[in-house]
Amino acid sequence: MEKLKGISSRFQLQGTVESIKPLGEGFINDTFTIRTTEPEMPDYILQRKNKNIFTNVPAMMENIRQVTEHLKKKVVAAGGDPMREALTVIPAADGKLYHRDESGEYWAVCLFIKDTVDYQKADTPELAYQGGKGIGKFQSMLSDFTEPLTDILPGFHNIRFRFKQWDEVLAKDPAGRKASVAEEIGWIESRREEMLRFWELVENGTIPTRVTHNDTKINNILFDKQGNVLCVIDLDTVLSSTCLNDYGDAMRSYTNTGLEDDENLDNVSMNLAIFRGYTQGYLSETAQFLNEKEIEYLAFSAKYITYEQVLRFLMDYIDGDHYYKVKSERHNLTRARAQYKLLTSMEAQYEQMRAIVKEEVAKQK
Ligand code: ADP
Ligand code: GN1
Ligand code: MG
Repeated sequence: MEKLKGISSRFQLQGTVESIKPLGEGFINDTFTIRTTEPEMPDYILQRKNKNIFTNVPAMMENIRQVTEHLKKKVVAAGGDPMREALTVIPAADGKLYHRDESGEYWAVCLFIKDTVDYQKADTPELAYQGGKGIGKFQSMLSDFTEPLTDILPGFHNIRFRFKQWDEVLAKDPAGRKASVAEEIGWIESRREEMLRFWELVENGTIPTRVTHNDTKINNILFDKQGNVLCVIDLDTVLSSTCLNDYGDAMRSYTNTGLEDDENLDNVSMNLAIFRGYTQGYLSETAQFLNEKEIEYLAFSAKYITYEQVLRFLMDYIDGDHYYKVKSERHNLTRARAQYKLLTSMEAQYEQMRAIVKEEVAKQK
């Protein structure tokens, strides 16, 4: 607490810091809430950014600053509240957007948005609809953002890059775990060509690159108490990427009837009603600007990102758990198996997913 108080004193906070408490279950960063004593003063979110993953925190924070400033202008133009409908980065005393402590760790602060609700799961199609609308609106507000962002996570949702990492980890087998997951490795290899064929459409520009969020789990959206989307948060991964990656990642998270790391695979499947709800909300904001190929590949993108996530969890397991925080030795393997179960459920329902996208697109015309 004393150390955290010392760190918070490096930022331009208003009010007296009363408490600093850990928050959330992120796999990458450490997040804390800073409460201030005076009720009229704001509270804050303090985060230690994972410098092994985000190797250029200053550039990441500069990306976030540019994007949030753009979003705020859009919110103001629409008559909304820029302090609640977009994140506000709080600079350090020296004006930088981060503080680097004596041990070389990077810290950043943003305004805590009060009176919000967040969800770990999308339990109803109505909630999924709101989430889809939220990400759709986020993409739409950024569709005229033209400043180049620094690519702080090269190859993040690029499956060709992921295969390169995968091949290297498998060749090294650093934790001696490869032989025990031969079946799981087969899941990845048997779909390699299918995934690369899709990625070629991004490489040849048929599917365009836009400014997108890249981590669209439902807990990265704050809702108001009436159930409407208020603000998209967790902007570390805002990058030039494809809209499909946002849509696909949301479908991976929203439609899962089980947990991302469910031990009981019977719990895990894809819920088509949730898929429809999110798709409807998403298209209500994006049907106007997405091109035909993006629309054609929406359903595929759910499989693509779920597949990528199986690969990333399994690769981290084989690598000896260096990327994701784990709660046990087999945690990454459990995650990979649960995500694979979800992938097979999507594959089994793929024709229905495609039909739903078609129906919902037709409704927008
Ligand atoms: P992580 O990288 O660990 O996922 P997030 O930025 O998503 O970190 O924050 C974790 C949780 O903290 C969110 O799911 C949300 O509940 C809460 N949170 C984050 N930022 C804010 C904010 N600005 N205002 C209110 N709550 C927030
Ligand atoms: C990580 O930090 P968090 O939990 O929002 C990861 C995502 C994965 C996700 C899996 C920078 O997100 O890409 O999809 O875990 N973020 C990064 O739940 O790798
Ligand atoms: Mg998050």
